[in-house]
Amino acid sequence: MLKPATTDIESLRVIEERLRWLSAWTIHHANHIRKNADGLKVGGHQASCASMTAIMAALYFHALRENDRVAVKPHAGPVLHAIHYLLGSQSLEALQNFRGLGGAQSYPSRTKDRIPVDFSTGSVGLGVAITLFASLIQDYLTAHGRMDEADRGRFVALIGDAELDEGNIYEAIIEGAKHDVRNLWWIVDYNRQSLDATSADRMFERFDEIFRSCGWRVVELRYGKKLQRTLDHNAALNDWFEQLSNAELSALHYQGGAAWRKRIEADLGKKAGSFLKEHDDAALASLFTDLGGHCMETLVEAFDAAQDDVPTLFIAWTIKGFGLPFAGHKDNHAGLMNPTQLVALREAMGVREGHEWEPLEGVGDNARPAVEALVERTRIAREKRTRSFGTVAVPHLLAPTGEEQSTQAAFGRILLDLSKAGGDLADRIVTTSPDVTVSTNLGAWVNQRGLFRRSETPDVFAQAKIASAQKWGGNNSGQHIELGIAESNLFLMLAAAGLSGDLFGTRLFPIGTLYDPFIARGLDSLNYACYQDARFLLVATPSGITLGPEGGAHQSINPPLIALGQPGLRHYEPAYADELAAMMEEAFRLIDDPAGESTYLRLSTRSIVQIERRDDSWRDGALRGGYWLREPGPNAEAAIVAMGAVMPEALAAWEELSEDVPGLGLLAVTSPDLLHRGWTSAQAARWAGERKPSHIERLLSPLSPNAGVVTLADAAPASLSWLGGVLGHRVAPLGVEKFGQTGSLAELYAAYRLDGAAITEAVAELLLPA
Ligand SMILES: Cc1ncc(C[n+]2csc(CCOP(=O)(O)OP(=O)(O)O)c2C)c(N)n1
Ligand SMILES: [Mg+2]
Repeated sequence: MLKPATTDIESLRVIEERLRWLSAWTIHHANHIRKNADGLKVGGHQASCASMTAIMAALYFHALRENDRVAVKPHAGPVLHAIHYLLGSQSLEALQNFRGLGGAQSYPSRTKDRIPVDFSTGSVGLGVAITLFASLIQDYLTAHGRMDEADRGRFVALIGDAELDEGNIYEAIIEGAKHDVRNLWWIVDYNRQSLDATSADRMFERFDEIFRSCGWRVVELRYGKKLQRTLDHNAALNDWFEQLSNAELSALHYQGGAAWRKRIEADLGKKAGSFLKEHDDAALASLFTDLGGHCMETLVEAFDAAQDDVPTLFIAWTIKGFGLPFAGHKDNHAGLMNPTQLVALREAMGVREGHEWEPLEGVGDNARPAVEALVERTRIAREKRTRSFGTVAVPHLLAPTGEEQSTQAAFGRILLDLSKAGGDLADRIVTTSPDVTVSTNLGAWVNQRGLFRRSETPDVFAQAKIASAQKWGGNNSGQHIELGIAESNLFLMLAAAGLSGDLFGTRLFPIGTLYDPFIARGLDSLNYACYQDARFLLVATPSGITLGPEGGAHQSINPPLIALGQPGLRHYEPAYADELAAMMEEAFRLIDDPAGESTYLRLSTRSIVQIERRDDSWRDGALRGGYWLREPGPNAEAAIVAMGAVMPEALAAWEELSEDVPGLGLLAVTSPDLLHRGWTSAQAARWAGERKPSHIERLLSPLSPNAGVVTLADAAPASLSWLGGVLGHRVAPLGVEKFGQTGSLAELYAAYRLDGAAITEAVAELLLPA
């Protein structure tokens, strides 16, 4: 363990003040000084920033080491920008353009900010939990010999106290306990205020218990040195102070010294006589604001004392809006200082008018050399790390043979074949699943590659010679990370593993599996993973009402629509095993491509007769979103458009109708998502002078302008109905619009109108003269 550097506390205090000023000023400038053309609120959180400036000064300028990574609570983004401004890695222009186009982002963003942001934050709770999964990935990489022990870092989350209400945090620490997670510091800015109000009293005791029971060390930083000394010597005052509720404390902090005096006189009377005599109002206010999270000595001491790898929760007591005129006010969350208040703060901080942006403005000549030296030796990366891409060769993946196959079974088979063939890609794949490893067909892969465990865990059933298809021993070379049933954790794990190239310089190929309907359970975490440009393959199976007797509450209806609106995630829905093999190959390639993205495969347990191919001409179309399974005749009057597991119904209907409907085509859609994107981007390109039809425009162009199109999907019909808008064709959309139920496929397809009869009726109606 590295010894913590000795740091001049006085210089840290100076830096804290600089951060408090610069963050407040950046927000003020954006709201009150920069031209606001549309009159919209710009916003920013001066109080949430001031609450954390001491913690962040102590962390960034004292405690952090080179390999440490930090998730900063979203509303303290301006403090992070101020830190990098002091370090020279943030520009004046970006600060002046805070919350403007191309300027410093409202909330720290890995992909959009120019400063190094280790983890984006914004949706509270997620930035906290991802640090835990990143730490697990670090353990995975070191166990696999892909990272030197010496390069290990600590993962730090700076957390708002109300953020601790997010359930995903507890799902994460439960999972972390199972995996013996290490090297975490979670630092709570315990200002006892949320957005709407002051928070529930004494919650830190509850948090304390919950975290301890998950194996964490909890360190409470309640009082600063000065306040602690005073309370230690004055039992009556101590008891009185400890009894104050969160709301009372906040109100007193807001009201200031005279209010403290009045309240103490009322509550303690003579017992506090000499204490009150020794302290004027200003001294009272300053004394009671000396909480742990604002006391530099306390913070430095606490960080220095936590140098082992035990996961540690610091609960640092703070005041929201510390040092600002609305400190402690319950409505201060989005509060902004008015220009008069700002001038008062500027003057109090010794900042000259016109010199507001100078990094060390207001720092006296005596303090300056030490502060400059501290900034200079601060050991955090000043530059954005380059992303590592394009190092892994993706082999050609072959489809499993078999006349009848389901895409889910084929997925398991392709992975197994890849595992047996071995190679760099196979060795870099890490799979994970929230307790549905077997039922999503990852079992064979896990048999081959093993469970990841830092310490050897025997397969007790195998040792006892109890017959089982799953032989799952765990050791530190295993490649499957088991998760409990918490889908949010799955997506945060995929996010962390999918950022391994960025965080650790080593690319992994994460594959996560779950049932399609339960995507919704972790949706915000999935969105969060995509927002950070993490790269992974998500395999969702089974899906739709096609799971038949297993259906009911396990059916999925809207995930294709979710995918249609989700940036950074490509939806593929194959009907056949060879399409799936091509898609998996493409998904792996996209993981390691700077311009790539993540992929979502929607698979099915339905075994269907595979299609005979004459050549490979379908492949390119399938990867671009669709291809004609049965070519339409010139000026065809109708087409069937189908996706995924219901392809046999579409093919049968085509066989039945093609004699009566000359030129009838059958379009196999493999990705409504890609088709839609292609359509809109071709439109946008036309405005930039590039006239190139999109894939879907080209596909539909042989049809007569008056043709009717029947679309068919085991999903919300809106997944495909929009196709009519591309060239103006009439559409009859078939799909699932009501919650499904259990039943045989024939029963369900008839009940939900996904069968041949429904297709025939829809085609007939479209062809009837208007
Ligand atoms: C998931 C989510 N829900 C709601 C919000 C809106 N929101 C932003 S901050 C906040 C309160 C945060 O309070 P706390 O975590 O205590 O932070 P601080 O007091 O330090 O500002 C809320 C509700 C959000 N950003 N994310
Ligand atoms: Mg708070």
